[in-house]
Amino acid sequence: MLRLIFAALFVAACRGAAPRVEPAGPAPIDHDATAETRALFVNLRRLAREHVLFGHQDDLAYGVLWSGEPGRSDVKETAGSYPAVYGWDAGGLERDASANLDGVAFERQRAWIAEGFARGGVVTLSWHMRNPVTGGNAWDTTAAAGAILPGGPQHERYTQWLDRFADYVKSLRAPMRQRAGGDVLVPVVFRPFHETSGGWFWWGARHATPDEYRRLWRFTVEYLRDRKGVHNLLWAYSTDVFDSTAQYLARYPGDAWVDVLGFDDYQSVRTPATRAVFARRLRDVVELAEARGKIPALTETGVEAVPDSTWWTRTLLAGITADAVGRRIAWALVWRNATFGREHRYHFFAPYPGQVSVADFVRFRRDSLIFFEDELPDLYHVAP
Ligand code: BMA
Repeated sequence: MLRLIFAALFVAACRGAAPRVEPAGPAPIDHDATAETRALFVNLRRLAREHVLFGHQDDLAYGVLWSGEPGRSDVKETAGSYPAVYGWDAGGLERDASANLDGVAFERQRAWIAEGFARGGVVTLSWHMRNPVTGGNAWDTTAAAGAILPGGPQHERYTQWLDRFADYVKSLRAPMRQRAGGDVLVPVVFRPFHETSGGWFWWGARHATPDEYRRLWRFTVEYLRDRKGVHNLLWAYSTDVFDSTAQYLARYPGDAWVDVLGFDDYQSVRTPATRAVFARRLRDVVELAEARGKIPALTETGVEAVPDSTWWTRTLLAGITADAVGRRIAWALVWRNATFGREHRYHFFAPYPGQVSVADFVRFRRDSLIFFEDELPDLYHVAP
């Protein structure tokens, strides 16, 4: 028997170089994803079982009553650490604008993305894309999805928009935390056509059919990945709140097209009164994602102006931990701390120094489940 084993080993050794070792288990939908993008996928899946990363939209760009001041962050100034996840928006790239729809200059956004990544954080990008038929904003619900699919009258315009997006994403480079060597492409969790179960965007329910939505999604993946050679993206599908898994999956593009299953919740997350519904939604998304080898996430959340001083622990954290499965989301990202202008006076979702929920935000940050940036392991390298 032993001789047989030795013989087999000898034959195997004679066959030449050892075969390339592929990582076991689920991988990103882009087989040519950069090493760091693949590592991010593997590590977020793993980490989600133990921790929830805290994220904030536009964190480094501005906060309540300040804008564009190097090093600043309302989250850091209240919790003591930058957020673990940085959300940004690409809205405006499509028309070659120098700033996005919320006034964030793309040039500076590129630098902030590099800064957060270099500290070990996660970068996610949404895209409030303008209506490609009318040129109106993302909330112009004139039917457009059909027109930009291959063969449609606005198809070329759409591919031009994707070309601009591809250029931007390929320009996102930075050194890695605590690692020698040059810059790498920053992995980005890309979340286009978000809140698709809602009816307020042109790609949402009632304005694009499920079939149009899926075709648009798949075309966009193929175009960016296979035609433009963009390989630093993880693809995040997200709905708004949903009442059943059937509703959640109604527009889902398919397992071959999605890396992250997320949803945005500004509704059942508001008060403890709806905790059971919130926990149920988290559980559904975790179960759907885990069954597919994907990453579950609460891709947007928050309560505008955080008027409840204990919202962070008694509502958000209590809701996340209410269910042993539902707590396995990879991250929860709160929306932006808009600043200036009458309409945005109370449009903030993270605290700032002096705000009523600061003490509770610190308690939330100290909970062992929740990770801010200074608690992150290396997400861009796969531990053996
Ligand atoms: C919305 C609001 C808007 C903003 C948009 C895109 O929720 O914050 O003011 O323009 O997101 O960031």
